[in-house]
Amino acid sequence: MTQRTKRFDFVVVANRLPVDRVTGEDGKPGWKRSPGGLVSGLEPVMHTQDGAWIGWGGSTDEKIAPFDLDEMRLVPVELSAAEFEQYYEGFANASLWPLYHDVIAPPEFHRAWWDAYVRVNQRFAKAAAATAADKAVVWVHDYQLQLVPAMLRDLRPDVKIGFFNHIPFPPYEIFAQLPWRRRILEGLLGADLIGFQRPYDTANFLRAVRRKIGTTARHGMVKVPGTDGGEGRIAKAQSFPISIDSQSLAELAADPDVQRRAAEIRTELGDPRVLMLGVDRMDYTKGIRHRLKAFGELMDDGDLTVPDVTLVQIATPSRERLEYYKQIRTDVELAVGRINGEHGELGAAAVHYMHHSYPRREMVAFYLAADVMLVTALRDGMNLVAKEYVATRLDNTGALVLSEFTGAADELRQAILVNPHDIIDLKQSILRAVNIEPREASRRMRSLRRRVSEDDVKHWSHRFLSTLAHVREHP
Ligand code: GDG
Repeated sequence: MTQRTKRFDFVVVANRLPVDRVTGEDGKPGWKRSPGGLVSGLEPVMHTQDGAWIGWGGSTDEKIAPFDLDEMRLVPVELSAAEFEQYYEGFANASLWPLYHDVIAPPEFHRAWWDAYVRVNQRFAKAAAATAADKAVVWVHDYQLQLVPAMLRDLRPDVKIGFFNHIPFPPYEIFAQLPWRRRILEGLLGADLIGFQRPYDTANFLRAVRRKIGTTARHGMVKVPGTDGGEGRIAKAQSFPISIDSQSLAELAADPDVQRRAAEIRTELGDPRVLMLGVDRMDYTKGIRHRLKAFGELMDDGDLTVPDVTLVQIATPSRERLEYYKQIRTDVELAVGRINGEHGELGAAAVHYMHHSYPRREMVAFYLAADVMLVTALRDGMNLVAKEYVATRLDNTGALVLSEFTGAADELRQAILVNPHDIIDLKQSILRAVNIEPREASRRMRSLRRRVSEDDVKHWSHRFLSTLAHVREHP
């Protein structure tokens, strides 16, 4: 068998390949692994089994041949510029994303977007079918690819299919707005195991299946009817809260250079008594506006003052061509400008706002420098930032203010939990974090850290894949 036609026992299918384009020292284009948690979590499986990863390479209208990197086969799927607009920006990020996040922004539905979504999902399914070895395990990821499980099962009934949804699954009353709701459920039910972040998401999915497909489920086992009266199958739905690569983050946090950089960041910020931090993609689901409103009011009230307290808000650019993303950026920038205009002093801003991304080491230095971490998402599948902050606090200092509407809040019960829609609660929670007694902070952080380090992303992928291996096939 030639390299090109080699087939793999373990195949990951995700919207993006886990690599970024780089220009090498010789000026030639190449690839570098992107530092995502998912790839760290899957690394042990990728290397012990023969692993391949199928995904979009990040540029449109470009055909790229499969290639190997870090002992992984990478199989690029091509997207045209129109497909990027309709499948990715359109259906995935302007229909599904807002619909699955409590309709914080109104979802738009367009038939042309749906058609592109079907076409691109079919392309991913075909690529997976051509890459998977006999009886391989194929793990499909996220809301961009919900039709792939059933499409792949049609092409390759021999493979074991897992699906994991990284974002929330909405309550039926919201999901039911989707014109193609039944097709999405049928797509997902093509998997043997359908994983969600929280039990709440699993329950929402099972309710939608009951209402729209009419099948019953016991202990998360759905009886999927066979086609043309043939024998049915079992699809299992279960929650698998994702985690982070705790060990590598703790190693970075213990690195003297990173610690020096953290101290330097505080000095550069004028050595505030309290440094608060927010790290988010610039997305309307992350509650950045709510956070700034609470922070601004605390300054207005005189409860927080400059230069005693400062907030660093890192908002990495995201989906910038979409209308609601332009809007949230404008809102955030107006709010930052207003707070700084009213409360900043020469050389001492109330809010330091950065709209760009940082290398991983610098992110960890920010986590180490921050006394208070603010995670105020209005809805979030999990929120890895909350877990990352905790994992780096090796000396058990620091306080985490965490929205109840994140998946992470189910596990991180020792955080200061908050309803970000309740501005009074948000203000009081921020003040609680600012004024927390060191002993209480240490007790809480120790318990949070135990939770995050015992349950890292490698455990998560192991738990998912071993459950997938044992799902019964027939009723
Ligand atoms: C989706 C779901 C779920 C951010 N800025 C920089 C940077 N980041 C990294 C963070 C973190 C990741 O990006 C963001 O992860 P989140 O979980 O916070 O949020 P989403 O991007 O919305 O992720 C979410 C997740 O999938 C996993 O299942 O938890 O609910 O929405 O790791 O550190 N990293 C670097 N520079 C930056 O400037 N290096």
